[in-house]
Amino acid sequence: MLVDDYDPLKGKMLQILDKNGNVNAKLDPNMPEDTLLKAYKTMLLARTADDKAVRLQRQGKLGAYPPSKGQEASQLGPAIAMEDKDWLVWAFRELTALVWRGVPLWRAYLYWMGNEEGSNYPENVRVTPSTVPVSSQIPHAVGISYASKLRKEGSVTVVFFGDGGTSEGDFNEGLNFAGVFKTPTVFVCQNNQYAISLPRSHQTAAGTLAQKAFAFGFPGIQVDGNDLLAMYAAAREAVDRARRGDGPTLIESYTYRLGDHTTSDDATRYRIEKEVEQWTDKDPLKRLKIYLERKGIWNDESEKESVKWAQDFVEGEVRKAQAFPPPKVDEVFKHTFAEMPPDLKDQIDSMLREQTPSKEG
Ligand SMILES: Cc1ncc(C[n+]2csc(CCOP(=O)(O)OP(=O)(O)O)c2C)c(N)n1
Repeated sequence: MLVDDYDPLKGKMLQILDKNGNVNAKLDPNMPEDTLLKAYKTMLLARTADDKAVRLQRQGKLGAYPPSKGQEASQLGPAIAMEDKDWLVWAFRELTALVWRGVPLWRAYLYWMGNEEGSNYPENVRVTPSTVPVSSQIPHAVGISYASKLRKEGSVTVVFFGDGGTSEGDFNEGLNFAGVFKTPTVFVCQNNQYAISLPRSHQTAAGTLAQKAFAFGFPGIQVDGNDLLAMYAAAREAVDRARRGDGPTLIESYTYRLGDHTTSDDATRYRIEKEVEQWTDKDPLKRLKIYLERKGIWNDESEKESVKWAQDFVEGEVRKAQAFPPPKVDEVFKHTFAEMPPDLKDQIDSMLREQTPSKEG
């Protein structure tokens, strides 16, 4: 078991593919070639889509956007380890996982363009809407997985949050409940080293975020988040454990946000260039590409073709999002709840009343 061999308290972090593309053959999860190829193309697509989102925001064509550049493997490994019936509960920086799970890219753009239709995912896509209030998605995820356990559905819930998210009450409440009730939940903490400008060292005095799991009575593992193979292997083990009924796992993905926190942020005010350079060298795409090349299933030609495919695809999705009709007031909260709570309904009714010109007017 990886969680037994990689004890965060002993300073051990799981890595299978190093930054130069060298693989630890003993731990290689030997993913099928078609999955590996689809994974690399998905990461390439997400990187292209992410860059485009930032440019659209700079042109005033998209609202605030949280870039995920550098965190592609961190998100994709767990997504690949999931089955269709499993639930993905995300925060706001998980574009790669969304794309893999079947959320149409144009809907993701639409959401960041301020249209709630962007959260209206296809019926068979088990992904919850984005959750900006930090860690508030964690109790939801635990609730979803507890319901699945009670109903004996056999589905697992994978929930993403950041290093900053571990300081929230919702993190502690959610993980405590999950431990007590042995819910089928996989907690993925994307430790991208910063919560806006706050560095990880100021977030908590704990040596690792993974070890926080031990206080709740379940396993925790720290994983190189820029290594797709390691993220997949750790998540696979955790998903299997959850599905068997053996309860939750906390995975700390040790990664880095190469871009700004959001398009409203300027990371150069709190990070030094050298640090960004060091992490650029650990780029998750670069190392997976070398791994595929050494396997003989990727070359310069496939790279060129895929870059062009990703660019064309992204442009097409942007056009679809831009062609979508603007949102109507009564649709603002439509895709958040199956049944709208009365307080939101009151708010919508009052907004609609304000929009209707009064007769005396
Ligand atoms: C409850 C709450 N407090 C504050 C904020 C403002 N805020 C948005 S993102 C963020 C930092 C989150 O950091 P982290 O959890 O590490 O995730 P990351 O943004 O790095 O992916 C903060 C403080 C918020 N959205 N919700």
